Order: sequence, then structure tokens, then C-alpha cells
Amino acid sequence: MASKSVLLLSFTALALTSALAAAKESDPAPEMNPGTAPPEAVAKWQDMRFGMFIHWGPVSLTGHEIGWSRGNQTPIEEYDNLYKRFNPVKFDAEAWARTAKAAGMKYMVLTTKHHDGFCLWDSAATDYDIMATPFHRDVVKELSEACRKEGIAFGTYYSACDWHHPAFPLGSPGGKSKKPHPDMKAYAKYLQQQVTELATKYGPLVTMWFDVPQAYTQEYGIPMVKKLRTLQPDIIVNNRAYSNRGRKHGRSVGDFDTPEQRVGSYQDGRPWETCMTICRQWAWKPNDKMKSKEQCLQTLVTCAGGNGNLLFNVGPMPDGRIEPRQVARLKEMGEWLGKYGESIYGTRGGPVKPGKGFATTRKGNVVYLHVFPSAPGEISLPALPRKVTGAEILGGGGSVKIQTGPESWTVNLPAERRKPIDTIVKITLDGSAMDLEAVAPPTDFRGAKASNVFQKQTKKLGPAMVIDGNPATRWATDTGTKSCWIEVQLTKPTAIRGIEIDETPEYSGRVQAFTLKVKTAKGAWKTVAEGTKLGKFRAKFAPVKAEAIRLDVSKASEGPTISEIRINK
Ligand code: H79
Repeated sequence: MASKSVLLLSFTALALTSALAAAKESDPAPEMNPGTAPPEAVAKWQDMRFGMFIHWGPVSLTGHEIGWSRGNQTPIEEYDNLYKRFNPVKFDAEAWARTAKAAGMKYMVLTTKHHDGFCLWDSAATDYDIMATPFHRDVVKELSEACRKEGIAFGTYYSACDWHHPAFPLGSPGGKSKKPHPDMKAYAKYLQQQVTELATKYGPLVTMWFDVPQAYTQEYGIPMVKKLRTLQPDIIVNNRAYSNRGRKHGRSVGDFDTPEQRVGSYQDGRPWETCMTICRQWAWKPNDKMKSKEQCLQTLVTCAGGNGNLLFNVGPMPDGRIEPRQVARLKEMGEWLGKYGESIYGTRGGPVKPGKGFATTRKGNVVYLHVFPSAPGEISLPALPRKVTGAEILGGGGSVKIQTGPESWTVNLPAERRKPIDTIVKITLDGSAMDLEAVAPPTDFRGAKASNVFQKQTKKLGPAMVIDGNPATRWATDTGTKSCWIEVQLTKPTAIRGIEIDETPEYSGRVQAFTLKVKTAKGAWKTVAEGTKLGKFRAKFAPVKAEAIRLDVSKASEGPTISEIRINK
């Protein structure tokens, strides 16, 4: 909600005088308003939905993480001399641009300078750049030109934090050391000179993707972003340009949010872009674990369903090539997008927020319902205030019947009609889908309560964590808890034929005796299972109409911890 009000404020800033807007944001002076990108430019960038992130530099010679390995896996002295051996003779900018294009990506963002300070372009501000390597070719220039040729929008990543530069106050490892002679003024001047070079020599740039504004504060950052916007009026700036000491937002607001290594939540008040790696590391790592085709595409679809972009990262090898297996995976994504791209490009997320195994996107009068194999056979959606005029499986597969009740719509998609990654039902409405307010998917549960919560940390470790659909969150009990209970209420009386309980893997085995009960529609508690071991517990029983579920633990070795409770209907 806070971010929404900031967006409103940004629009206000366009309409009113900047002085008034600035006063509202409690800035010290009107000249301290960094401005925003034009809404049309932001919309154009949102329409693209899918971009390539590239993390590259001399660090690829070690196979360790860019920036972070300096002073960790690699001694600083050694790290800072890697550039002398950096000679990626197989680098072919056009091949990278073609790889992005074949993946269905519409834009590219390159790490021109990461936290390690090394610059991939010919910078007049430093000698610690690509021209000092045996390679001696301006990578940013070649790549920006190749992208332009292939119709890929080009953008630059620039780390505001610089553990290498002597004037930047913090150093390696990981920003934990202090430099002997910090001089933020001098560093800010250096940063502004470099950002100006990028914006003037390699533009037009689609985005300037700043990172980790540790120590780089608003008094330097705001004038810098203002200048950048005068040089590139359509540039989209992320929310990491500078830190906002003493203000409501800890860092700059910019044009979009940047969930990292996770899919962002549905948000239509403000654009966002998930950045995520195709393997585990940002920079190249030999034999790094690569995501499956399903994971890659479902990530993209869930981003689009949440109204966000996906900036998908590859870390090219020290010889200049992107790993062939990664190129192949990207091509698979592109082939899928070649068939189903109309349900991603130019869409907005919703009108139903992403739910269990599904997501929706919309364009004009159409809602695209994306159904993953993990979704139930019957998908229940909240009723939309429109009539359905047609529904068919995108890409051939026949029409689909949608039962439209006053409160919910039911889409029946049995297993034999499912595609392995995403079955897309193209639902045509009798009016625009764009002005429908986004609605939450129907949920099985209404609430949860429990006997106790670890150190009363209800927000983080409370009973609601078992019904949030997120296996990474959990309900935890106090240290020393030997008996306890948790109860979850169903949204409405539901016929259930099973209950799944996941004890949190790290603490699995603590529960040593339990009883599982359901509250029937008549209000009586009925025991459906008992046991001495929980772990991943799966109860199956004859269907019973339930309005609540209760787990009673009568014996535990230590405080029980449970990640999820689910029902089978
Ligand atoms: O450039 C990528 C990261 O290096 C950078 N942002 C993306 C786009 C970034 N800088 N700081 N952070 C992310 C937050 C810190 C993450 C960490 Fe870690 C988790 C630091 C240590 C553990 C990531 C994983 C870096 C090393 C291991």
C-alpha cells in the first residue's frame, strides 16, 4: 500500500509543481525530486515482459560469484588481478543478442560494473576496465550495437556499491571492511561520470538497473538520477539507485520494484520485475544446477500473472560464450513463447491473482487462464462481473466448458486435456478484462489458531503460516513445548477426503503422538487419524463434510514446527 501512495505521488508530481510534491514526500527542496519515467515508456517496457540479465566479468575465470567472492573464495589481491588474464576470444555480441531473441526475450541488461568495480566498457573515469585486459574490446559497445541490430532493447546494470574503489567507504568481503580513506563526494562524482558515459555513449538505454546503494545516499543519488533522466528521458530506473537515509522508504523508489531470486506478488499499482538466475549463481559456475524447462516457463508465467516482468540471468563463460546447455534451455523457452506468446507479451496480470497451480493474464476482452500440472482437475475462480462468450485451449485443443455461478466459476480440465507445462484456456468476455479489479483466488481456509507461538512471533511463526500455501514459512511453538494444538477453519463446509500435514523438514520427528480431527458440519469433532510420527503425514478417509481441522499433539520431543496443512477434496 505504501508503494501505491508513492506512485500516486509521482503522478501528482507531474501534474502539480514539483515543489508541492516534494514537500509532500518531505524532501528538503524541490530540486530533490528525482522524477519518473513517462507512463508510456513504462507501459512499453511492461509489454515486453521477458528480458535477459547478464552477469559477466573477469570473475568468470574463477567460477565463483561476482563481487561476493572477492576477499572470500578469492583473495582480494588475486581477484583484482584477474582482468590481466581475461581474454574471452569467443565473445560474439551478435550471438548473445540472437540467443536472447531466440528465447523470446525482448530486452537485455548487462552488468557494466558489479560490486567488484570492474568496468566492461571503455571508461574515461578509470583504468580498471575492459581496455586494460588482453581482450581490449568494448563489450558494452559491441553488445548495445548487436542488440539494436536484433531488435532487442539494451539496458545497463550499474552497482552503486563498489568494494574496489578506494573512495567508496566499504570494502570486501561483502562490504564488511572499511576503507582507510573514504570520500563519498569523490566517489559520487566518479559514479555520475560513469553513468553519464553509459547514457551518452551506448544509448538509447531501456533501463538503468542500479544495485545495492550501500552508503550511496539521496543527496548524491537524486541529482544523479535527475541528470540521467535529462540524458535519457524514456529510461526506466529501478528502485535501488540510492539509499534514503532518514526517509520513509529505505531506498530510492524509482519506476519499478525488484524482487530478487523470487517471483513477486501480484501488484497493479506499481510495476515490478523479478530478477532470477537460470542456474544458482549470477556469474558462471561450472556444472551449476540449471532450472528445468518447466521451472523456467512457470516462473515466467507466474511473473506475468502477478503483473511483473522476468529478467532471467545467464552468466557467460570466461571464453565469451553462454553455456550451450543454457542456450538450449533458452531456446526451449522461445519455442514455447512462439506458440503461446500472445498470453504473455502485451498482457497485464490478473484479473485473478495467481493461485495454487494457476495464474491469469489479460489483454482486451480476453483472460488467459494458465493451468500448471499441479492444479486440481477442477479449477475454481471467483466469478468475474462479465459474461463468458467463449473458452478454448490456446494452440488447438478444443473448447472448454466453464460453469459460471454467481460466486464462482469452475473450469473443468481433466488430466487428458492437460499439457505438460501450462495449459492455457483463452477465455473471451463480453467486455474489457482490463478494468476489472484484481481478485484473490478462492482459498480453502479462512483462518488458523494455535495453543502457542514461538516467542509470540505471530507474524513470522504464527499458525497462519500453515495455510499460506508457502512451504518456506512455518508455525513454530515455544522451546520445550511437549504438547500443543493447531486448528484451521475452512472457508465454507467442504467435503474432504484427505488431509496433508508437513512437519518442517529441519525439525521433523519432534511430534511423537498426535490426534487429527475434523469438525463436521453438525459441529461435532470426529477423529480421522492418530499416530506417533508426523513428518509428511497423509491422511485418507471416507469423505466428510468439514468446517475445521484440528491437530492435537500430546507428546513431543521438542517444540513442534509445521510448514503446511492442506486438504484433499
Ligand atoms: O547482482 C546480483 C547480486 O550479486 C546482487 N543483486 C543481484 C542482481 C546482490 N547484491 N546484494 N545482494 C544481492 C543481496 C545479498 C545476497 C547475499 Fe549472497 C546472500 C549475499 C550473501 C548471501 C548471493 C548469494 C550472493 C552471495 C551468495
